[in-house]
Amino acid sequence: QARTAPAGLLFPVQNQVRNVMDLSGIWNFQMDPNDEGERSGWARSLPSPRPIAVPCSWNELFDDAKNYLGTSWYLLETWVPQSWRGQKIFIRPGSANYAAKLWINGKLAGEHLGGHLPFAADIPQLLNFDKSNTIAIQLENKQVPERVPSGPSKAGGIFAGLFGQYPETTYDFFPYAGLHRQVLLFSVPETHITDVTVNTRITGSDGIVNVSVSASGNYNGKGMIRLDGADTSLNFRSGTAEAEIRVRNAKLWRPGAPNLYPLTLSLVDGSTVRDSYSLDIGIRTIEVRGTTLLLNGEPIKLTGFGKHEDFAVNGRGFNLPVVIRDYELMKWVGANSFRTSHYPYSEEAMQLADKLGFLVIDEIPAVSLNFGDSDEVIEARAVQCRQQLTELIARDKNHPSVIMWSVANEPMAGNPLAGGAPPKAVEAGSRFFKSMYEFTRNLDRTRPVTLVGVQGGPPEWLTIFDVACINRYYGWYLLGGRLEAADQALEKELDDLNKLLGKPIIMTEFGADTLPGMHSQPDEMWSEEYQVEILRRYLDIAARKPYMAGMQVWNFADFKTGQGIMRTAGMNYKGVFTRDRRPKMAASFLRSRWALK
Ligand code: BDP
Repeated sequence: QARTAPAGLLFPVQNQVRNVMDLSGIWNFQMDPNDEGERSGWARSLPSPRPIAVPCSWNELFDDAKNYLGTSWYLLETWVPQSWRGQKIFIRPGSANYAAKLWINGKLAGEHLGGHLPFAADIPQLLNFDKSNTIAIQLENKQVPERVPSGPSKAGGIFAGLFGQYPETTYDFFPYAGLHRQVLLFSVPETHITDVTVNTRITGSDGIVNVSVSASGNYNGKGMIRLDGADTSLNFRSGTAEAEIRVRNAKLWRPGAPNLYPLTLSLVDGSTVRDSYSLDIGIRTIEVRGTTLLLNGEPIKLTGFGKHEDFAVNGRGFNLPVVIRDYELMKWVGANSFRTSHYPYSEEAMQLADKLGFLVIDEIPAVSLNFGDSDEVIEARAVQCRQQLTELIARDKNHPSVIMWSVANEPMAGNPLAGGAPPKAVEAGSRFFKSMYEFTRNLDRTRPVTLVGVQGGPPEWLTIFDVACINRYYGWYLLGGRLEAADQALEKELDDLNKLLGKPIIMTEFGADTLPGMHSQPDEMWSEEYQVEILRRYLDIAARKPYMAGMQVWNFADFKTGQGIMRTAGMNYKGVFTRDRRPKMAASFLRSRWALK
């Protein structure tokens, strides 16, 4: 039967007692449109495989796989070092989108739902050490209503029913499928650290670092924390230990000064190190006071973008050079933040946000949930949301860069463009979000929780959360071409919302599709001038509203979508940069506002 180990959510590290082996490279691949592979033993060998890159989306690699979201198989033959024998060994796909099943030497070793968070299976008893091993991962990304993100359902939505995008999705990005991040094999000692939670506070000029650690097998024994050159001892009782450490004259973490402290934990037995784990931590606080967001007790306004993990040929596959280039360009523009729209990003992206000083709104893939659907479907999605929130917070809780959890993007009660929100759907959404809010707060009391609201969506949902994020398209989907009227409508709505909510509001999306090189005087929709103008007007309005805690442009770069009449050439052109990261006029404009001001 399936065994999926939660322990694998700690990012695997290589050190004197732990090992990591990256299985990136050429794997064998075969599509299985008739779902015959499992019966026919494809977990041991594929009848007619072709080579594929891991990590990568399959859709951009093979012509016959472009719109294919059904079952596919990935196989790899690999050796495991004999020196790992006697250790706990896990296999850990970082992102297998969406439903994955994993076999080791023909034996089922794990299963997972959810395409953007790691899972780990405990596999030593299935491995050979004297010959090679067959690793098989079966994967599909069928668009199913009960999943998160959901496939097209009864209630429809903007992108599914109305504009009929192909492949059919409820959301506005290409439903890339594949092993999108590295598959790691890693080993840890039999008795090992299974989890670490670091929380920080500030008193005067000192930082207080609270560390709680879990260890396997109800470990009772000694441990050690090394932080800022000092050792603190830990006493484990039934697998847990806690310590509070004061860092004098702490160098706080913030954008512009992303100070990190290396922290090393170990389980010790006399002078023997039984296990050891290291991570970088940042000392900072984040809180909401009235309509203000406070970082280290000081008001902070977010500047930046909604993004996507998207690039030519790779699709949604992990691409470290692009991740680093994007940070460079965001710095150049003067952005201090981004949202992981519309799913958790790679672990490397989060580590780099810590190192480079970006504030992150960290989002699960709950995009376009529709509460016009049946109670059963809504409950099935709630299960998926809770699982993804649990995994996300377990994975990302120690990143100083992460300042907020976003439980959903643009949930809807029926179709917002069709007008009217059926009260039953609004109530179903209110119940759902109250419970998601509580659920998230129970997992992490140190960060605000938010919801990203759709234009025309029920404002009562925003009242449930600590911070209100909103996406607005006055001047584009509404009042296109009429920027004066768009200004007035926006300004009025913002003031009304502020009266209703009395909490920080972040505009997490605003912008206009813009064809690079298309110019017009006077400005006209789709031109680079129009994009600059719309951004200028939104920024000017927000600057006059003290309750606006941030402005994130949609989108950082042009990105791939399905095909349809709403999306020119299967692309969303709201990027400030093109898909290959060339600046449109809007990039220099934003730079003049944010970096050079
Ligand atoms: C919002 C969505 C986003 C879309 C964007 C757009 O949150 O995913 O890409 O608007 O239409 O509906 O460009």
